[in-house]
Amino acid sequence: MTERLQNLTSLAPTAKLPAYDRSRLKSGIVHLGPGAFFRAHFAPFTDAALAAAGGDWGIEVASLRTADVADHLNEQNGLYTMLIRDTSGTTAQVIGPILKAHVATRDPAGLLGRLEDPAIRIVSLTVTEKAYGLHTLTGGLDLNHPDIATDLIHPHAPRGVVGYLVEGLARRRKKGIAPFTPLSCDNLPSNGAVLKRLVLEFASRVDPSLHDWIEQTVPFPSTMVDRITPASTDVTYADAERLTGRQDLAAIETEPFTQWVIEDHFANSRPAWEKAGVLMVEEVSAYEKMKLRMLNGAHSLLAYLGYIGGYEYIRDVMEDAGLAALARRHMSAAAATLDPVPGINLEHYAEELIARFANKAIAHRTYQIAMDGTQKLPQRLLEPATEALVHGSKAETYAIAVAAWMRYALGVDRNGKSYELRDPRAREIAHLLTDVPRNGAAVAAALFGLPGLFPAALAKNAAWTEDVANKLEILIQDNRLPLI
Ligand code: CS2
Repeated sequence: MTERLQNLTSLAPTAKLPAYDRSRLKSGIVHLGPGAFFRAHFAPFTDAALAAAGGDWGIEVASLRTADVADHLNEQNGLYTMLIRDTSGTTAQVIGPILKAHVATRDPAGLLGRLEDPAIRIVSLTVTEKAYGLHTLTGGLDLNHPDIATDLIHPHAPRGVVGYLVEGLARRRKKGIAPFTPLSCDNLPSNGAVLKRLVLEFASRVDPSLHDWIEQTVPFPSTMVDRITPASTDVTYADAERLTGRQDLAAIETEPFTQWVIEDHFANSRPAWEKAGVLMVEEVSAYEKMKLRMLNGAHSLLAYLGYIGGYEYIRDVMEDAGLAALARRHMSAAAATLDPVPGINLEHYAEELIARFANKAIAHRTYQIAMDGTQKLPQRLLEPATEALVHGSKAETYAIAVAAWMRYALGVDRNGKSYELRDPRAREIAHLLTDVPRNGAAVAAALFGLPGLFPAALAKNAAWTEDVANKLEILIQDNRLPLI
């Protein structure tokens, strides 16, 4: 059997190695959520910054739920392979900044101990939208979110993201240690500001003086993150092994494109990410809105239509000329809701997105992107749709996307086979739809009534909801919209 990736000695020459001395690294960052996206984005950017500028910024990662990735990383001394794929081939790069991995559920006290270590200056997050406990309509804390509800009862023994951050900051304050900078890297608009509001609301319920200290001393920079990263498969592991000569159970694969924009507001120091091509700015919101509305909005549209239409991967959807043209139309509609974005031509940006979606070397499942629709729709589709309607647009591509999500939410494919919705509100959706006749008007009316999802400006717009219901009716009949 092939030896496991555990050090950098005698790897195959096809593997690119960290261009710095790993033994000099010290833990400066705790990262929550070491999923594939973090391993394809944050960690490689930090790796590149170390190579370009030196420094000793090492990362400890912590998984708040499942143990597999953390275990594999520890078995590999934090090393893993990043495969970059495009039609000209696949390259392999071993990524070096991870020093250690924790599993919060196994040792919550251990993780809290790391959060109060003065050496930790940044606590970053890629935990997905649903982990925040954000109430999408109010923008505040969702007191019914399981982690938030439990952590408010036991704030000193947290299990969720906000609970850990607040307890970590509380301990530092008590010991007179400077705060760390929480750095959200999830696909939420103004992710830093959102996180700040949630942390402050949570803290004010636990200890009002803690709320004031956090408000005055802790910066919450927002970020825009971008890199298309499909879930790893057996092909990923096999290719990593072929190109490095080592077995690697933490390998990931991704596209060549990568982008990170960060607000440069940190409590103390940070890695020299700008040396690795990260754009450090004063204000990130214009970039973030562009990416969420143009990339992620079009992605969700294609994922729902593609999945119910029988396409497994986004690249397959893009081979359907009608759907590719629809994606382009939606990107233009999304661009029309944006203010100018510094240094970016939105036409070119859209062209580049189309090419990225069509990358034949990236096997990105429509089913993967379709996941967690109730958490993704608001910022990707519902907010821009609301703005578009106010400005007199018919918001038709948004109606198509919402109808496709509703068709998908029925949980049964065109052959009558059922699939799992994989959404934190899946049970609620199934319950809501139980006795609803399977026609466009009835299903749309039921789903528009899902509490807290659709803003009133959409749910009460008769012309737009009727458009959605009509499109949904067509999708229920035959899973395809004519003439798109
Ligand atoms: C995708 C994103 O799964 C999804 O919802 O839209 O993960 C997308 O691939 C990334 O945001 C690209 O940066």
